[in-house]
Amino acid sequence: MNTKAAVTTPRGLGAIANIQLAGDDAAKAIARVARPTPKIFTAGRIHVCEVIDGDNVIDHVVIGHESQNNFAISCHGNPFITEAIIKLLQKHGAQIVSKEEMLLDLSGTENTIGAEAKLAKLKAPSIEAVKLIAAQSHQGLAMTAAKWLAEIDALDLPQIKNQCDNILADSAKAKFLITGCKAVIAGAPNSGKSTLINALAGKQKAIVTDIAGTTRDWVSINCRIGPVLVEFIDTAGLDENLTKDDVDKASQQAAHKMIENADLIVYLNDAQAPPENSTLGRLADKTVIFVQNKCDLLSDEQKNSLPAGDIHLSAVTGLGIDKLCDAIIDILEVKGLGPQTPVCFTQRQTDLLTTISNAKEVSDAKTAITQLL
Ligand SMILES: Nc1nc2c(ncn2[C@@H]2O[C@H](COP(=O)(O)OP(=O)(O)OP(=O)(O)O)[C@@H](O)[C@H]2O)c(=O)[nH]1
Ligand SMILES: [Mg+2]
Repeated sequence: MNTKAAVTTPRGLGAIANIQLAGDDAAKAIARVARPTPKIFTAGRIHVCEVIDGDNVIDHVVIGHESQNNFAISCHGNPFITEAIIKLLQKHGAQIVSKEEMLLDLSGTENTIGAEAKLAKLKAPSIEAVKLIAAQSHQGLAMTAAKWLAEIDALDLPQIKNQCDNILADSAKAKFLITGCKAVIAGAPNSGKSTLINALAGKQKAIVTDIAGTTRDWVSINCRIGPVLVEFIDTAGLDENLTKDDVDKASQQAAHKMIENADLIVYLNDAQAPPENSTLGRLADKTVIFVQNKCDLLSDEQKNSLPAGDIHLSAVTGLGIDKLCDAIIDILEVKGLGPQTPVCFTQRQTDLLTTISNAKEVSDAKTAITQLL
């Protein structure tokens, strides 16, 4: 294998950073840059030394000899230091590669799903996502596909297709854990959308006034709700009559576009005002949580007459925000996904499962299953 080097920690200041060096000439490169030079290279040992470029000391480091021809250099966490070391390794024959390429190279003979899991885990936004992805390489998806392949001649195609469709349905839910969820806060002007986003953010992100039409451009924040990273987007209040000037028109169009592209709509109604029906038609094919806001202004009798299925909330006092969070987790249906659930977490896997699901012949399904592994 060509000798390659990659910085495997993120760029930025930190106590330490890590550089991975692997390949046929890795030990030779280490011998040229480490002072004192390790007398013998033994996998599993560490070597404390200086990294030198001629007479210049670049850093004091710890070099871990992880396996044959594979070294981890732990240096001090300053991007200028990592850059100097990586350039030095390049001068001594190493090819600089991304950490993703390095990880794939080091994953060796593992199955393709295992290699994909290694990369996906790097970006997973929660520990639940890490566990779900990690399990796919030896249980979940890999195990299911291996079982299909082993029994392919005995299985009938409709049975495999049916399982594929279930996995694709679970994968759509797993996507919320693995990449997060885009939730648009929509509703009529003055219903309290910006007040809600500020309450969720815990600070003022959007301007709040009692003038209808305050928000024109959109504001977004990221919140962790249970295991899901939710991007909440505050939009302009929906009003079919706001077509007077170009800015109003543009803000209405932007709000509708946001709604189209959202995974979830949190639809706010001012509980004191009559329900806003004019825009509801547009939400027909969307996942929507209906919220009655400003409940702090209602009497008990008025509260009792609100639609029972809606979330009763006060964005000003915070009352009901916990119920809204619970409703989000429930509606995304992520709770039932355990590490054993087979799911796709890359487009390649989704495409292959779709191919299997649409296969006309067992042989077509077999080819796609083999590629999956
Ligand atoms: N009492 C009470 N007032 C609220 C609540 N939520 C919002 N308000 C008030 O309602 C008014 C409008 O709030 P905003 O958050 O600006 O409403 P909006 O939906 O963002 O309005 P637009 O940006 O114009 O679409 C402000 O005066 C808020 O203080 C609530 O839960 N209770
Ligand atoms: Mg607003």
